[in-house]
Amino acid sequence: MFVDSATVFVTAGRGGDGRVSFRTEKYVEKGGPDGGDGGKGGDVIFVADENTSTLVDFRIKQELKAENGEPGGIRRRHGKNGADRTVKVPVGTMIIRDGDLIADMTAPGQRVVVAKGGDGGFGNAHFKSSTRQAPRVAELGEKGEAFEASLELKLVADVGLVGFPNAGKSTFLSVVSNARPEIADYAFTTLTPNLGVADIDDTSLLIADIPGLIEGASEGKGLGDAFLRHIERTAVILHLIDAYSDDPGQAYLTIRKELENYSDTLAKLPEVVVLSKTDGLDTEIVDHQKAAIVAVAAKGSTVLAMSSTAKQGTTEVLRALAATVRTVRAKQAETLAQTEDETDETIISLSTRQLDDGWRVREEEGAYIVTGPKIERFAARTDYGNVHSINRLRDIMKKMGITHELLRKGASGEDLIRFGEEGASQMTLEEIS
Ligand SMILES: Nc1nc2c(ncn2[C@@H]2O[C@H](COP(=O)(O)OP(=O)(O)OP(=O)(O)O)[C@@H](O)[C@H]2O)c(=O)[nH]1
Ligand SMILES: [Mg+2]
Repeated sequence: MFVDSATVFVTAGRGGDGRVSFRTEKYVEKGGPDGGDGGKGGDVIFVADENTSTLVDFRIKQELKAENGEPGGIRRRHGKNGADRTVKVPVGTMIIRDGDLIADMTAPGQRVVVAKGGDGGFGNAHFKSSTRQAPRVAELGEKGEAFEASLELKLVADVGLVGFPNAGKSTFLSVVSNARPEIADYAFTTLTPNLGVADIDDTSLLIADIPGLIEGASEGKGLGDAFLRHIERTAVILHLIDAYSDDPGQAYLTIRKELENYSDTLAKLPEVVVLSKTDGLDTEIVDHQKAAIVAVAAKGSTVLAMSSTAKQGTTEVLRALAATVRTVRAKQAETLAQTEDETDETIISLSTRQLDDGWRVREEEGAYIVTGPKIERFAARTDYGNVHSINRLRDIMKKMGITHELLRKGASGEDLIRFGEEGASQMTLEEIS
């Protein structure tokens, strides 16, 4: 079954808690702190896999969860890291979170960490200092990232095959490539996209064959235009027109209109237009039908004729496609290089370190909201049931200058202090100063 969209829930592993423990030895009444760190939570990693062709699996297993890290042990033993969860998706899968594209899996073998596991908490062995000989404090493990993501498959091919049902699209694919799609002399034989690789000279072309289009496809007629998104990322459109058509020019314009109605991207793609099934036809008729297309075809389009079953003209068609693909890809590479140059100039580079240490305090409805990656992480790792852990957060806030800013903004006693926009953790100023 071909499925090209799905919703999943990704949950990275939680970091293991740090441990509070003290060395116990014979004859030593109270040893030093030796609580180990918690293990890191596993990541959720997506991999673009060439042998996967649909998102059908995700209709059933919708929760993609990595393992949690284990807590730290005594004698400084580090907790075991949680195992990553690796998820195979078809090449061309886009991963979307809250409407934003967070990863586009366009290259075979590409790996992307989609949700990061939480760090393990430090055990108390870390917190020994000259003034604090017996620290009863350890950090909690950090939460792993967790969110709902939509997966949208948009095939990545070089050539997209379009035309009326029965135009001979699947037959062409079966003759020039390794693909073995279903072929029959009735409309809508092809119900879901087929992919095939064709070798021509020293290049390979990945060709996507989609279900036939009819007039009104963009309004849902026939199988509709739902499959057109799978050819939006191609470099060239191969438009087939049956040589037995009464009016090949009209046939061409009808399909063009559906492409233009669908999207600007499709409308702008270069095309190779080919009169198909020319075997058994006189040269004059072939020329006449071809001329009818040339008369109306978009400027710059290549118009050819071929017979897939007799393998006449198919090599020329592949060559024309390969040449167009080469030009388009070269242009794309050029624009990419250009935009990269431009971004180099305009982005003021802030080191990660600076970004990490930044924080802000603002007042909102009587509460004070403290935001910033570093302080939010510390707050999330604080065990609010443990006075030692709270003391540590207090020390960090003082050191970072946040407490000073809170007082300056007029915070006092019972005022609520929240950490992070979501405000998962909150305390009163009294409790942390
Ligand atoms: N004589 C001849 N018949 C062909 C040629 N190419 C395709 N056909 C026939 O045309 C019919 C339709 O071919 P398909 O390849 O299934 O057409 P399609 O465009 O994929 O059709 P849909 O999947 O329905 O959109 C079949 O009966 C083929 O055998 C050709 O080059 N010459
Ligand atoms: Mg077909």
